[in-house]
Amino acid sequence: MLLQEESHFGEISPMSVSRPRFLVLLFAIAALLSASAPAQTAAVGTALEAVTGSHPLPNGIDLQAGSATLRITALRDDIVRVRISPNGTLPEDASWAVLPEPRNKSVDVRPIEDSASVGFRTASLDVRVERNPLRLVIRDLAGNIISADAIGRPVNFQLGGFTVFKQMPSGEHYFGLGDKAGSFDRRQQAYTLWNTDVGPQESVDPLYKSIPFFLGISGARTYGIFLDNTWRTWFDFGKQARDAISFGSEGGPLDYYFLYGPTPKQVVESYAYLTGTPPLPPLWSLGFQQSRYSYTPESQVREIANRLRTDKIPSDVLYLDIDYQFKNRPFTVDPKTFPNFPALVSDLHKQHLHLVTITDLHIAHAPNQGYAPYDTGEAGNHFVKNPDGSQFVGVVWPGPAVFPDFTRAQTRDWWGGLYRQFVGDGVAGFWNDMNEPSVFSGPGMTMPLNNVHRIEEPGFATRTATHAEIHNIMGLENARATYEGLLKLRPDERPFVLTRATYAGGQRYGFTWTGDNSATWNHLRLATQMVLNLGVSGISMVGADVGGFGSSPAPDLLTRWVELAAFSPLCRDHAAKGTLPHEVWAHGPQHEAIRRRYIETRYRLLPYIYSLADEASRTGLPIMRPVFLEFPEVFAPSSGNFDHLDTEFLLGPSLLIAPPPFAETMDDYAVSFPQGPWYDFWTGLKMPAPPRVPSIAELASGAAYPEIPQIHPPLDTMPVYVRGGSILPLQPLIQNTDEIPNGPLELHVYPGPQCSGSLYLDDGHTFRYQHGEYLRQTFTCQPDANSVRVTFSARQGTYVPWWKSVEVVIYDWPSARAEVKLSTSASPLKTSYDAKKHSLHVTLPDVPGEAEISIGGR
Ligand code: MIG
Repeated sequence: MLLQEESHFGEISPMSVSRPRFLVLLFAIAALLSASAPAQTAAVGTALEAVTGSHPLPNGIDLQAGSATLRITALRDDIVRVRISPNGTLPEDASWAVLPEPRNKSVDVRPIEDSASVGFRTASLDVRVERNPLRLVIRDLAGNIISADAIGRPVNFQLGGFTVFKQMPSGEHYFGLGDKAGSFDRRQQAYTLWNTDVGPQESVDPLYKSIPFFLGISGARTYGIFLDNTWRTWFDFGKQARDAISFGSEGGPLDYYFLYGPTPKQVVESYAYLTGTPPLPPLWSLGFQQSRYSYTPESQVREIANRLRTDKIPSDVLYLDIDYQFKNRPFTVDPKTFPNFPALVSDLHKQHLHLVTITDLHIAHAPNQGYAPYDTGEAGNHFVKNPDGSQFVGVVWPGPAVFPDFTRAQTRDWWGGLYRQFVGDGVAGFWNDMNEPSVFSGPGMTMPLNNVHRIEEPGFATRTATHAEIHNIMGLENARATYEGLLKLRPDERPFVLTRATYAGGQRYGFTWTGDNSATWNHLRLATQMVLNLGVSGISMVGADVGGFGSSPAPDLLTRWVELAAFSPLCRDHAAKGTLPHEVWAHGPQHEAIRRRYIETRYRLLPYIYSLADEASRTGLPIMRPVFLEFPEVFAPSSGNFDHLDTEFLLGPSLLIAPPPFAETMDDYAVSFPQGPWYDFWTGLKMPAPPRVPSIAELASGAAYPEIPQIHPPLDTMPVYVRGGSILPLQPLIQNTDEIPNGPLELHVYPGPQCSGSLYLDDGHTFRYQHGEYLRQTFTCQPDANSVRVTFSARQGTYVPWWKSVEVVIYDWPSARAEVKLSTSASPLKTSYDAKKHSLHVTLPDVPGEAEISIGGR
């Protein structure tokens, strides 16, 4: 109580005078009790008041604070791990999220010690623990504080859990934490991480995923904190106390990683270094996907497939939701509605449509009925147990159901094998739903917290664990079991797995979506901020249900949604049972034509999007990016107010998508442009530089607020801009990713500073790229007053591309007049000029080696 009171008044409160004595008392009681209490639990609160001992380590430091132990180590110069235990023993050093390799990395540090503090320095950080009161303060080597424990709010342990408090500087912004709804910037908000099946989302919390990682960004510096704790955790960014961030858990280890940038990209990459990058997805999964709860019977699936093809909606994927199953039992097919399933799959293949089927994580409790998933699971002892050791049975779609214990390696292995038949039938990918886990009959829509899991896993002690500990990783380990199972069954095909629930590190197993949204304008807006925050939380391969899952979208809403989702990593139209049709043709030919054009644009952009997927798989940088990821200066005090950070976004480094922030209203709006120049993607024309918005300081000293141009794009226009200095690879339109594009590879050159681009390509579905069968090439351009030079690096990899020629398109070219030279050939090159777009087109033979074209005579 006293502590809470104090937080409202801050450090200068008279209440705080009585605090130390109160805590000393608590501390003494806790110390007494902890002598007899089992490891990791402090019966009464323990607070870390003062350093009572320390011992340098080659890579960090060990500290004592009364009965508590701290270990602070450097994995890299910019990554520090903090582990704290209320007693003398650090908890088990194991993780579901952090990969073994980075976890075992360390760098040597230089110890520092003086009368006030003790700690160490790495090549980029100064890490000190102030002795009394005990406070961890991390600075850069110039002495700027990056992150510090809050003054007067020591780390405390109580009721088996803990809370950590950090100072919250006034100019800092917070992002991450996965799929949280509500506001984009987490500042002044508080969240709970507990995987929960709940929709519609609006400002509901918690949701399906738990990613206990956030970025703290101020103008010049960014850091990240990852709390590696699978229990129910919480994060508060100045909601309870106006000047403190806090995070904590109701159980499990206090084990967190501090990641220093200084740029947000570096923090996101470091987080991926710890928890993994997404695998390179199959190219078809980046195509347009059509789903519904549920297409049934078989004839309806064929109708949808035919309509996609006859209406020329480029598309690659169709989904079967739960109703294709027999009595909703996972791994079955209803013989009445899908009498010849393998033939359906193969017919869809002939139409170049990949089939994805849902397999929820539960198994129907149907003993001795010839339902192999139950019988083999029971025989293998694979299901989660009640505290008394009996099998836990909960009600979900099949009625009574049991739940595989995915924390056992053998259970995951068994689960993976369940896909054998579907894989044999040619099903291309799988969808793991309900894996929070959602249990209709259970408390809080899940299973009882004292249910028993068995951890049998390399790197972990073999032990039982309560559901309270495992809950948040059920989805992660379910998706992992599916992913790894598919790899075994089809070793040379990249698995496609779509999961609803996950935990930190979930990116390693592929895709996720944002769950049950609704057909409202607000949910369209929400989709952007959710995907962006998931992106900086490591999850690149994600999208929101296009059109909204629940209820039926108005025609304009679905059109706007398709326009936006065309630029999101996962582009899947999906709808709930009982809603009106929401396929792209649902509202007549005019709407369909607009929607088609955006899906076509996505297919034209696939070389760029696929190159971004490759980048994500190597670096962890998301495909769909918040503006601040590329332009952190939007948070600098000098940049004025940068609006629409929650609705504008970047597709990769080059495309800025600027939807109407409130498209359902009649208002005009101003696009916020980061540092340009920018080009209009649709017209090709260079945008006039926007007037500079004065900084707060300038406004304070009387600078006038400029007139900012406003736009009001018609329904058929989603404003998209290209960053000057980009080279975008595009391809001729195809109707599906099996189709070989007919024509040249296009390189669209938008002159500007640091002009460059890159291209990645391979066969799109196997792992041969890991053995050299890929193509990677980078490009640069150097514009000057009357010429542009475009360079091609020598290609890496042995993959032979589909094109025979390359069309280079130079924007901002004033006239048809041009002298073009290719360094590798003397023969003249064909050019043409598009007077409307101010673009010069030059077609060259394919350019596999190093080469340069110079275009002069402007
Ligand atoms: O309780 O499988 O989020 O995408 O269509 C509903 C039926 C279960 C929830 C998923 C949704 C899916 C639906 N599922």
